[in-house]
Amino acid sequence: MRKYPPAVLIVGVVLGMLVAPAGANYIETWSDDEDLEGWYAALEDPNFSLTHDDTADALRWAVTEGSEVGGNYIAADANASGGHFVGDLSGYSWIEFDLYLDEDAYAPSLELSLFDLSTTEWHYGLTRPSVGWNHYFVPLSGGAGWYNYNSGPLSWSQLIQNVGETSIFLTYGKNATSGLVDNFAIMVPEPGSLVLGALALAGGLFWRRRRGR
Ligand SMILES: [Ca+2]
Ligand SMILES: [Ca+2]
Repeated sequence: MRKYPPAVLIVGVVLGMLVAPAGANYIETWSDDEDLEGWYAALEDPNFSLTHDDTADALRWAVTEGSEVGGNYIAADANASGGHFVGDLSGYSWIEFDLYLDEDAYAPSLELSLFDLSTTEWHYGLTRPSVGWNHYFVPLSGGAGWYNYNSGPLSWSQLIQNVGETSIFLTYGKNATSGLVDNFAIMVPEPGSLVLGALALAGGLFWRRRRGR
């Protein structure tokens, strides 16, 4: 194994600390029976319900046929899951979650929504779920796939530092549909891998220098 001089190791560790983002991974697993962890349906719709499924240990969402609203948000604000999905989210890299579609259910269209609770809502389009479990991954980049849903005044970089509500937006029209949501997570890269990456970078620079002599 290559031996690095102490100076290179120190540079690598410092680089790793500099690029390691603030914040820590959080995964909501709905492990407590009868506890929605503060998640709620953001739109009033008597056809739509959000409950805790104590058997699956997940959020159960369901809408009966003939909804007048046609869609809803499975939403987390500051009261939900200890407030992990609101505030300055600019240090995070992605959101991921699992969504289950019941066998006899209509496949709703899905988007991930970030809202400042006042003026601006950015959405990320997702593929419609298939029957059974579907895994979704949403990069918090503001790049391809993201758009300003209501043409609000906040740019992506302004919104991501001031998120008031994170939600899954479902559109189902007048169809009946139902399923589950579980393992809703907000993630940053592992600090350990960043340090290793910085060490590899520092090692590479050292090797280039030696070769250049
Ligand atoms: Ca669970
Ligand atoms: Ca249970």
